Amino acid sequence: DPVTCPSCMRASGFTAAQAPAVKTATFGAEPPLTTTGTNAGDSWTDNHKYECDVGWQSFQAGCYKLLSEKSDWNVAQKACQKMDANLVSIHTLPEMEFIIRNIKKDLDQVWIGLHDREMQMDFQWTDHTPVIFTFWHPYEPNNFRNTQEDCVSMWGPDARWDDVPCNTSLPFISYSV
Ligand SMILES: [Ca+2]
Ligand SMILES: [Ca+2]
Repeated sequence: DPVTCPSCMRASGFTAAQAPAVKTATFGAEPPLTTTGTNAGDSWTDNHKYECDVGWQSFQAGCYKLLSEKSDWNVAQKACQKMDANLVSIHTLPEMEFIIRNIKKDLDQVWIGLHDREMQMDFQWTDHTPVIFTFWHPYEPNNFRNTQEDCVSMWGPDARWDDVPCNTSLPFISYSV
């Protein structure tokens, strides 16, 4: 700013006369514009301790990625594991809201990491975290018409959960901590 800078220089000069030498040197070494930029960079780094790889989005301590190539649930989980991740596990409503807004967006239906393949109606996350939160559609899970619905998707605008056959082809969300 051509107006501000000369006044800054005058302020600097005034400070030089009044303040200890060290403080004067620091102030004079950095033009106001550079100082602002450096500070912004530092605080950005401090606020983003959990950095995710390119193409992944961070929320709290995790990294999330939508894979839009439709796969059955097993292939989807294996694809996540190849990236040192799992199908997503979800533990809070804020996390659910983040996923709806930033990951699922307007997709109709996507896989998540919940399944009851080992014992019917005993749902587990692929990353072995405890199931402390669920977001089922009404009347789900239902093993619809006694078909083997052992893998969980989220669908519709509010992305509530539904058990569906594991060989369904869907996009999926990978998650790593
Ligand atoms: Ca089932
Ligand atoms: Ca179902």
